[in-house]
Amino acid sequence: MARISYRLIGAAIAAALGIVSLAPAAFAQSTAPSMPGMDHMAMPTSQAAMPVAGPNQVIINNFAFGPATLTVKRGTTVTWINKDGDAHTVTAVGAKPLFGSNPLDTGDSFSFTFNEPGTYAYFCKIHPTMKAAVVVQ
Ligand SMILES: [Cu+2]
Repeated sequence: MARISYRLIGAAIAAALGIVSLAPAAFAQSTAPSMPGMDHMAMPTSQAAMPVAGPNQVIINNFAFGPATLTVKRGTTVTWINKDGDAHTVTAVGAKPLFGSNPLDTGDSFSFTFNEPGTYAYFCKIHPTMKAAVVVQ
């Protein structure tokens, strides 16, 4: 059984390689000019559109917090999730920050419970241009 299937796979690979080498012009036409450009344009768009923040969630993606302004009721626990390939922090603005995460690697999350109404600006210590806010009602 196993020997036969390996032989079949080997034959299939040989056949595929044969087809490629027999028809280089056709492959070059169909793949080379269009594929890299399409991949480059399609990948970031779909990745950017994929992560959707749930209720009381902020998604970190493409060096941005989303939503940039999250409005919640007092007593709400907000969770930030880093979907980016780079590490980011969630750090409250101010001399004595009310909250602050360690650097969050890809897939890491951080939570904080907001008990007092107000507007809480925060940023990423690693990339200080990344700014957002939580509004607590
Ligand atoms: Cu960052």
